[in-house]
Amino acid sequence: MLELVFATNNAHKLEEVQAIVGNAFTIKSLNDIDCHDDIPETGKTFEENAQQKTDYLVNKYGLYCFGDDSGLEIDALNGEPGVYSARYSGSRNMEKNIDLVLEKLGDNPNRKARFKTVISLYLNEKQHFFEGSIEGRIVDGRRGSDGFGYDPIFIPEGYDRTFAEMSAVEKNAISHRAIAVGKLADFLKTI
Ligand code: ITT
Repeated sequence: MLELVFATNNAHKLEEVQAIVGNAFTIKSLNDIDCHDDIPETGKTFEENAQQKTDYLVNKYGLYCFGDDSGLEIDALNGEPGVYSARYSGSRNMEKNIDLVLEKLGDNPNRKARFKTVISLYLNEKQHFFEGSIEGRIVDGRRGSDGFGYDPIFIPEGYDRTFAEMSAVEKNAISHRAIAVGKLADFLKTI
């Protein structure tokens, strides 16, 4: 069975990805390979950050691996928080990150936003990228308690509930990560 390291320790993401890929592949986390390094994420784009993660693992361990970078782009904030989504307020505190987004948006009527994911895969000495995005809008206040990150303030287009008001199954069927991972999974099936 093909073993791939997913360059993350985010348990939510690991679960989402394993659910989409199924058990055709064994996916290991950074913890599973005893990597406790703070892998640099200094790029200006999701692509650069995703590739930084796989480059790091390839250089240090010589492993086949994939890494993703995702985030929320809000039109009225010129694409912010974007690559700074995890630490928009200066820390990983999601209460503060969401507060900052809502404060900066204020009562701006343009609520258009999207979640994006880019996956970098390094396999058989080749580099591949897979992308997924989902359009939606930012609501005035938090709604729901499922999911993670900015889920409580994001309503995907065509829905009237936030990601945090959806079950994991429902979110996984349409999310940016699901789209990108679906492309990764389709590609892996051709290997
Ligand atoms: P790793 O880098 O350890 O994988 P991370 O939490 O930093 O985990 P990302 O870089 O992929 O994850 O995403 C950056 C931030 O974007 C993340 O911390 C969330 O705040 C937000 N985000 C990404 N995907 C999301 C989703 O599906 N729902 C809500 N917020 C999301």
